[in-house]
Amino acid sequence: MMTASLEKWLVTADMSVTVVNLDPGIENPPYTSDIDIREYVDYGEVMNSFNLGPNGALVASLDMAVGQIGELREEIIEMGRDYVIVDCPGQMELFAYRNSGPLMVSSIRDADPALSLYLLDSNIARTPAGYLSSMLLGLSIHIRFVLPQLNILSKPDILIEEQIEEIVSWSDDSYLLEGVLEEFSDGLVREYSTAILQMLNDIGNESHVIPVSARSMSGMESLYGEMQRIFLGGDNLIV
Ligand SMILES: Nc1nc2c(ncn2[C@@H]2O[C@H](COP(=O)(O)OP(=O)(O)OP(=O)(O)O)[C@@H](O)[C@H]2O)c(=O)[nH]1
Ligand SMILES: [Mg+2]
Repeated sequence: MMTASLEKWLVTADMSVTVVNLDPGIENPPYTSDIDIREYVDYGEVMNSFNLGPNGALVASLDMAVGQIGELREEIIEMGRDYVIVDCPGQMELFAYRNSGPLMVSSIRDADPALSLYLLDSNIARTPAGYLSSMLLGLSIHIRFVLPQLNILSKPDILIEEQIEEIVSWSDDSYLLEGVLEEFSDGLVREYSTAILQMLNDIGNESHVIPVSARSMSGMESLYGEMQRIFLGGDNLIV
C-alpha cells in the first residue's frame, strides 16, 4: 500500500513514476505495476512442479528470476520515468538474507541513485521493546542492501498523536528510549535492550523515523523531503 500511496503522491506532484513488483508470490497488489517479476517467473508453477511450500517456492522463484534482472532493468530504462518504486517481498528473511534479493537490488540499481525505505509497523513499534527490535532488524537490512535507508513509521494512523510523537522522540534521542526500556522491561530483555541501544549509539546509526500513513497520506511531504536530501545531497548514509 505504501508503494501505491507514494506513487500517487509523486504523480500528483507532477513527477513520472515506474512501479516495479519484485514479489513473485503477491496475489493482488494494491497498485498496478508497470513491470512485474511475475512476468519472468510463475510462483504457482514453481510451487507445484518442485513440490514446495510458500517459503521454498518464493526462494526458488527469486533464484530463478535473478538471471533475468538485466532484462527487467532494460524495461525500467525504456520507460524513462523520474522515479522508480520497487516493491520488495514482505518476507524479509527470505528476500534480504539470501543472495538473490540483494543481487536483484544491486542489479536494478546499477550505478543510479537509490535508497531503501524500511517500514517499522506501528503495531510493533508502539512499545519500546517492539521499537528497538524493529530498529535492529532495520539495521540488519541496511547491512544487506548497502543503500542509504530511510526509516518509516508505517500505519501511524492507528496511533494517537502523543504515541507518534513519543516514537519519533525515541528515534531522535536514545536516552529517552533507554529510560522507558528500563522502566518497562526487566531481566534478559532489559539486559539485551541496553546492549543493543549502546551498539546503535556507538555506530551512529541514522535512526530518525518518519511517520507516514499510506492510508491518510500524512507524512508524505516529509518523506519526499528526506528522499530529496539523500538524492540531491549525495548524502552517503551507508554504515
Ligand atoms: N491503518 C493503516 N493500514 C495500512 C496502511 N498501509 C497498509 N495498511 C494495511 O496493512 C495491510 C497490509 O498492507 P500491504 O500494503 O500488503 O503491506 P506489506 O507491507 O506490503 O505486506 P507484506 O508485503 O505482505 O509484508 C493491509 O490490510 C493494508 O490495508 C496505513 O497506512 N494505515
Ligand atoms: Mg508487500
